Amino acid sequence: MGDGLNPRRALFAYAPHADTFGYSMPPPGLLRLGGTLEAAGFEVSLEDLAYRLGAGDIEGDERLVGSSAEWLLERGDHGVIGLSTMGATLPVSVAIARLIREREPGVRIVFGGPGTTGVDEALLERFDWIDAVARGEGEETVPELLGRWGAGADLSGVAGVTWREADGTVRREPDRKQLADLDEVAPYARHLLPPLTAYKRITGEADGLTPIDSGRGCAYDCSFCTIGRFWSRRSRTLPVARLADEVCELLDLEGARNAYLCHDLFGADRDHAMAFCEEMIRRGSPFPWEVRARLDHLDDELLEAMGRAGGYRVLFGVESADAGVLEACDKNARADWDPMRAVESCAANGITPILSLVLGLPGEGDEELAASLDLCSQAALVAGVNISLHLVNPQPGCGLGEEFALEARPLDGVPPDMALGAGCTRAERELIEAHPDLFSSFALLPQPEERLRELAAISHELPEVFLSAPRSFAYMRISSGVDSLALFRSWRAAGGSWQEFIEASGDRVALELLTWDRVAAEVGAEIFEPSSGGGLLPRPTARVVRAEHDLPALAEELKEGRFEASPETVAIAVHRTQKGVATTRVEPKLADLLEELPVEPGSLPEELRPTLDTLESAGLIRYT
Ligand code: B12
Ligand code: SF4
Repeated sequence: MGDGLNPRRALFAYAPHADTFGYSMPPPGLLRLGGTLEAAGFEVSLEDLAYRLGAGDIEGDERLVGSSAEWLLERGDHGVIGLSTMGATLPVSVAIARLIREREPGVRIVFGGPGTTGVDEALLERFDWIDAVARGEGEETVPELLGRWGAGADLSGVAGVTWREADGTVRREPDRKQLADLDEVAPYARHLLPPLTAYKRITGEADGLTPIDSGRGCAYDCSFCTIGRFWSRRSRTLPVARLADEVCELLDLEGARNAYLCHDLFGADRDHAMAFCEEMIRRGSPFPWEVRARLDHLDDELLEAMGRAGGYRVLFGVESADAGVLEACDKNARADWDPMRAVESCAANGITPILSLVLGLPGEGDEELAASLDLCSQAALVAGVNISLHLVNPQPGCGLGEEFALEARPLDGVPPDMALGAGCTRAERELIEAHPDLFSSFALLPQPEERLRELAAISHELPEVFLSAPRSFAYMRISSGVDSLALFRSWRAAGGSWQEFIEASGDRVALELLTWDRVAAEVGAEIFEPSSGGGLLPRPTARVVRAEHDLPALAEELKEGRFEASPETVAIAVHRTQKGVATTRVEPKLADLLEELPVEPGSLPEELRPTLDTLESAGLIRYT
């Protein structure tokens, strides 16, 4: 240990990454660790290099590694620097740690976080500037580790730690028993990181998403996912009252608008999930929250309670529509696994479902892929559904990583889903190339290049079409008797945008549906303003679409996989509600009126009043 470097003074830093799905949030794992270490009497500082990068405090180009290391060293004379990693940020963390060691040889360096899953020994064997890896939960391991270093002792026998002895031998101590009761975790040490408002300045006003460490781990072991193994195949939840308190505390946290419950398995403990909903309802459902879940864990009754309790969004890992592919990836889906049931139940309860599918899993050929895309297309017909498509990255620490890490390779022009916006500097690329097995989060499953490029194109282009043109897509598919994959291929072969494709090859019905899709997307992007009442001037809040076919009836038929498209002149009003976009069929005269508005108050015939009042109560106009 170098002069003056006190191992009881520790700095824990979240590694830098550029892509954050458009969010900027303080890392809850570090906030918990900070609280734990303070309570145990350590002098602890926290740093979030992802925040620093977003805020422009450190450089994002080739200087990323150097400026990150410098930033950490300038935070003071810390005896220990810990780096919190994901697979995506493992190379940059290794590179930063090397520079720290070069510039300040006395600093002890420890790694932790999900990025160390399955690679703890290899990290120590190959990079002698890393002193230890704390595996899994940090609350008990980290204070014990710092205590040992503080006392000048080694880490022999510290459960949960992999470390290097003085003679260079790497030792893997037994796993640490996890906290029996998650209520033991410390409150978030928010004072050790920038305020939430500073985070939100990076991504803008609308992003008020704030993470809550609501539960940890998963008992499953899906072949593409590291979560089960990182948390020792066990799922625990924060006790109901504590969880409700932590969500409700956000009411007083400036910048917080919605809570992001981090546990990947909301509903695995159904009684807990139901009791949490009941507790939030009892408190008046004061704060909106969202979760990640398996769709066989959320039944209709639970979804109904979630909707009433402030739950507004749920991410479902659907992975594939094909039972064989699901089985091959060890999803262990229950017999009642039914994505469309979950989607419809969410919609009925005002919850936005995000369906996440993994493309290119073992066992997926054209037929299975088409089935997945058809499922997405059907689901997208239900208002408000979001589709998220990913390519498999065989990360270390999961079944596919074990099987394919040595064969898998990055592919130019196909960014790895598990590591978007990372691995861009020369220092990282050199590490990734030299240690493909350690950094396989950047690689793709070994498959023909053409196939991988097509999957990448599907994952980038189709979610947007499902979101903004769900009806025209479904109509084109069903009316031409092809599946979604074949339709995608025809569109790609034709080139151009989806709109250009429909204009060139769609019939009259397809064009009308496209207009409806387009107007709905535009209305959806508008900010919802509830009628304030009281004003004099009636203004339309709805946009009118006129068609020669009964579009609402057709949309219902498409949901059932058929269409009749009976010719009939209809007018529909597309408008925004608190829960999303709604479409109302309107009489031609009312459509004319909506299109004529606003009229001056003086010129408003009195006999129109009742009609306008009806339109107002339907949410189609607003008095201002
Ligand atoms: C919140 C979250 C985010 C937030 C980040 C918010 C933030 N600032 O933390 C957002 C939405 C921005 C995000 C982004 C991404 N994420 Co994310 N995210 C999560 C999520 C849901 C929760 C993380 C969390 O806080 N957990 C709770 C805390 C308590 O656990 P923890 O962080 O692991 O911390 C504990 C221990 O790990 C340990 N510990 C943590 N750090 C350290 C450091 C040291 C030194 C030590 C000793 C110990 C230690 O102690 C803590 C307390 O016990 C996890 C899934 C999950 N449930 O964990 C995925 C997860 C971490 N994300 C993941 C991924 C892949 C990403 C992305 C790469 C996705 C992408 N396509 O871009 C991006 C990252 C961008 C990038 N380019 O790197 C993966 C990582 C997989 C892996 N093996 O690396 C996970 C596990 C989800 C998954 N699908 O498997 N993510
Ligand atoms: S994908 Fe979901 S269910 Fe499967 S191991 Fe990961 S967290 Fe668990």
